[in-house]
Amino acid sequence: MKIKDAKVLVCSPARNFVTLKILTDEGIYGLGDATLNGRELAVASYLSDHIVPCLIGRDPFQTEDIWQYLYRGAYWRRGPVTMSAISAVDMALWDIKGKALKTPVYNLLGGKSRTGVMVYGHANGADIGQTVDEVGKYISQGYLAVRAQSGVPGLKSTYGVGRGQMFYEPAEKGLPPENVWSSEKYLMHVPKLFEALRVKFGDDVHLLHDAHHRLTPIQAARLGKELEPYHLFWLEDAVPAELQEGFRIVRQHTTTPLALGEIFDSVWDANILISEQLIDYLRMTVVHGGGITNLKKVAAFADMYHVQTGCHGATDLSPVTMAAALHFDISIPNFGIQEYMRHTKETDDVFPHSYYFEKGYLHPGDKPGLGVDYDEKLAKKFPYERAYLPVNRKLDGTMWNW
Ligand code: EZ4
Ligand code: CO
Repeated sequence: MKIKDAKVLVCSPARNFVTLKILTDEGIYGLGDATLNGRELAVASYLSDHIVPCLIGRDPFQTEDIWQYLYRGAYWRRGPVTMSAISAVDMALWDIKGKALKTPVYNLLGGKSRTGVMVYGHANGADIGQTVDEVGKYISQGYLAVRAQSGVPGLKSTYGVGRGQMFYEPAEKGLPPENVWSSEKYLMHVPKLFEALRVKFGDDVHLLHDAHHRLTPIQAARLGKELEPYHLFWLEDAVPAELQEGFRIVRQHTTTPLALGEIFDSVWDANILISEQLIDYLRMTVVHGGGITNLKKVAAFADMYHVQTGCHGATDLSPVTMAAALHFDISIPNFGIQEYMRHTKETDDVFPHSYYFEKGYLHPGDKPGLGVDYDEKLAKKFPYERAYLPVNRKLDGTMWNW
């Protein structure tokens, strides 16, 4: 089998997605997701201008060699644009391999290690009362784990609370919206949210929270400590993680489990975090972490240090990534949990898929390959529209992390 052609498809069914479709001389094609929120066209160009010409004529079964060719061979390594493009190629090749061998991709990764993939949903509200109600809705739909975010008194907007409930999507059309931030107000508020949630729902439901890179290490240490009575499943992205050593401070002070890495694209973003056991869950995912080929290796490394996976799965990762993540999740030994924000109906219609939700778990389905398709005709009805993630300023106007 040979790669005959590859198309880079950009569409916007409720939000922007970049999809790579690799076609072979035997009529089998594979799909990969290349979406990088707010920077979609940079990846599309990297693929069509620089990668696709190098793929033609290659054997699509050579997932390892093609990965090495695109990563090691390119001289310029790493970075989210490069790695999203490589990830898309890798996903599409695994899809082709599964279809050619007539088996779901998880069977090529070691087979099923569990019966389903536990997922968590996103509950958010303008205040504690609303967030409690939203968590209740997820629990009544069968979710076993819920991420809870609430508006902070005195701040007009904050991360995780936005337009829509079930389909929360932070990117907005036009130029980047500006949020206003106060770590002091936030730190006073969050423990009250989790106290209310435990009072209302008891101890069984897994509760998660995302600080979205807002805190310093010592602030994160305080938050982790104050949240200990509510035994969170995890506290996510408490501090920006370029300085991996900074997490030693957080770790020394709290037993709240820590999750990190939705923006990581290489094992070198997490080598200290993992080998010093500074985190509990790694959030790297298939689309930004170098595809299934790379994530398998990173997960095996993490496993030696008792770190489990918790793949990013927000709405800006297309159903192709969700499917690839599920094949990965169900097969590896050290799976922890999978994020699952439901896509809108428009998105699901463009990307028909075999994965499905049942009683708190996602299942990849048993179609050969990844089990996702792309309706090119329908996608054309949703042309690309520029959209950005928000930026964030402190109360005095200082630029801060979003
Ligand atoms: O802000 O996917 O845990 N989930 C998240 C997401 C991210 C968006 C950014 O593209 O932090 O909501
Ligand atoms: Co996050």
